[in-house]
Amino acid sequence: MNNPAAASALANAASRSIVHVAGYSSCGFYRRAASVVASLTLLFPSKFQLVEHEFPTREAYREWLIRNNDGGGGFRDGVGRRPTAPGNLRATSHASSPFCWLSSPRPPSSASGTVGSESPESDANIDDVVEFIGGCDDTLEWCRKLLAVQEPREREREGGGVGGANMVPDGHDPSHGYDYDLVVIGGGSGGLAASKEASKLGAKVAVLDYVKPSPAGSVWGLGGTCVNVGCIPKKLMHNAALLTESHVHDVPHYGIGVTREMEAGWSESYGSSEDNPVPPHGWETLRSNVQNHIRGLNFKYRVDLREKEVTYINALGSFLDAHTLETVNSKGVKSTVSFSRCIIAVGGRPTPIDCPGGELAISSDDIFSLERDPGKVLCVGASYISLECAGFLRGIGRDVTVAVRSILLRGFDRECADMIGEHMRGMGITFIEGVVPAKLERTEGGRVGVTFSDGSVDEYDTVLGAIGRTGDTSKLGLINAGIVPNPKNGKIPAVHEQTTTPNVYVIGDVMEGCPELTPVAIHAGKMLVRRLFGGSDRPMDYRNVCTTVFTPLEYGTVGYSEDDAASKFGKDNLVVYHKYFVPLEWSISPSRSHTQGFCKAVVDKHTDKVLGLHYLGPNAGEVMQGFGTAMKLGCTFDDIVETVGIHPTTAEEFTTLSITKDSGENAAAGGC
Ligand code: FAD
Ligand code: NA7
Repeated sequence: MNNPAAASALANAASRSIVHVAGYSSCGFYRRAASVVASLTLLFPSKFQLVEHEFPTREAYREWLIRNNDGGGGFRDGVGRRPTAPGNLRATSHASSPFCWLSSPRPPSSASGTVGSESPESDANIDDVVEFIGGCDDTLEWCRKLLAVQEPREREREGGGVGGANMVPDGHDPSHGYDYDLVVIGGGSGGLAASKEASKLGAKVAVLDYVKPSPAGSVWGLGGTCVNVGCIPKKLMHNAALLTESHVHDVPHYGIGVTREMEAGWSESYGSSEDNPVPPHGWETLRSNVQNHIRGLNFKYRVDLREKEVTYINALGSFLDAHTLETVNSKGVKSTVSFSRCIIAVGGRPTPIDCPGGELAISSDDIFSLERDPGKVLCVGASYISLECAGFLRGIGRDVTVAVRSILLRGFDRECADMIGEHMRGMGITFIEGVVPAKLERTEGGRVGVTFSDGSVDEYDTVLGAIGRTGDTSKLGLINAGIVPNPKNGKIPAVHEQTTTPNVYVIGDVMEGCPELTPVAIHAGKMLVRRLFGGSDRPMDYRNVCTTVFTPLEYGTVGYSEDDAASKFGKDNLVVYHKYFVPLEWSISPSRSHTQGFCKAVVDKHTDKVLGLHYLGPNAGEVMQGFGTAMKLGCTFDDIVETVGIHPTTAEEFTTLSITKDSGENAAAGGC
């Protein structure tokens, strides 16, 4: 063919699907199905062509569909007999309008891809029928699936995913007379993300943020827990500990600070931690640099709100009713603000230690801005926050004890939690098992005397309580909005972030069942707002959220722990692959050699689907992030080991897993 345009038109035509929609002219369902398919042909003219078969009356339509005189049955019977698709048999019982099917491609007869047949029967050729689609609903669903085929949600569905978010109508009417379309209470991770996204989608938005001082008197700026008293200062202080650790273990073995004279007198023991003790550490330098960085972030958040046209109200909010908040600013000035919709994003606060003298303990709200050196520290609690704080404080050379009520890192993989504990003990952290503080009192020297539940006593410069967090709802007047929080933890129950009062929503740490993680609050906030103001129906998927515990031996994880997978699916239905390895960057530092990296994959024996991944070693967060995506896509173990690794890294250890726990083989890694 000489004409390339014509050749391409024919090639396109040959690859087009022809969608036939038959019905009678006054039928609304026929019209709807035809117009949706017409939109599809407009969007994808090279892929779809619509052929309409419009009958003047219902009777004429049914005559053609059900009682066609030539051949005994109507058109539907012919379609039902076509062996081209398993669902065609359904056609024989279809009696309503429309009747929709796919036929084999033909050259297009109109540029738009939409064709009205000359007579309703023309082009309705049984021999061309490929697949019966169904009636109006089936056709709309068919179109939806086609459009969503590349969407992650569709992939989630294939893996038994979350589906669409069914929310109760909340009465929002764009012409409401309230002050704002949306008021967000809480300018933390979730609240800031939600308010900026809503403004971007055209909503009139205000965000309230007010920090109540901690019992020890600490206050901070805009941005919530993560930025001021959570992830950010924690990670910086963790980094201080990692740098110190590197100084002690690695630096001399890399030749840093080693002169020729020193090399001449090199001895076997040179570079051991005794020869290279923890260098002096200036708490005030670290504290003030971290706090300055945070103040910079507080400022940026304020500017960002202004630029995104979100009104920032620096006041404490409480509900007067389901559409009105009372606000009180730092000077005690009261005001009210009304809204069509509200998102509660007030986060949580540390649960105080409940024993005589408990007020002498500080919490994570205070430690990062503590104006005196923390000195000798007792960390109470054995989860995430307590162990992370214990880790960085020991890492920068402080004397640290952890009071463990039961087990370390409840809810995480037991084997990994135990290895973290072993590593922390190896760093010189003291663990007192099976105790809680029974009494705290101020000693004459100004320290805190602690009597433990087993009767033992000791003195500390700082007692840090990290025994969980409680939803910050006690002063929120929730009852005025018809909402009842869980009295045990102050958290608000919700379905798809919608509370029992339909126009009031909740996101982040304060939502019952929400993983207490910054990216979860941010993601949930954005997705909710897109549903409220952006026409989306995509729900937040709280499954398989990857995370990292920044203990000295970092722990990255996604999916089920081995123990949880065993109780959910049965131990016999799992295969567990595991491997111990020495991270290359630690391999020339003899005093580190006892510290092994570790990775583990928990796999469904029958489907090969990965149920959980666990990693102990350097840069755990960086290692785990990409595996989070793989898990979201429902990866199999084969997918992981078929992935070509990046060498030399610790992340590639996952791609070389081959030894199962059951085999009893040595799981220590060899060379490259
Ligand atoms: P928040 O960030 O807590 O924000 C709530 C805001 O609402 C606050 O500013 C509060 O002052 C304000 N507020 C409360 N009541 C009112 C009211 N009535 N009126 C006006 N304002 C109000 N997550 C991670 O992902 N990675 C980590 O490494 C990590 N480390 C952490 C370390 C520590 C020590 C802590 C404590 C937490 C850590 N987290 C981490 C958790 C993370 O900080 C939280 O999940 C996240 O901040 C929750 O965001 P949010 O929007 O729900 O609430
Ligand atoms: P968690 O994860 O709720 O853990 C609380 C820890 O404190 C856990 O080890 C508990 O032991 C212990 N605990 C609870 N109550 C007490 C009392 N009364 N006395 C002593 N020890 C106690 O809280 P975190 O503060 O670590 O972290 C909360 C979230 O914030 C976390 O998910 C991060 O993402 C951010 P138990 O195992 O129950 O015996």
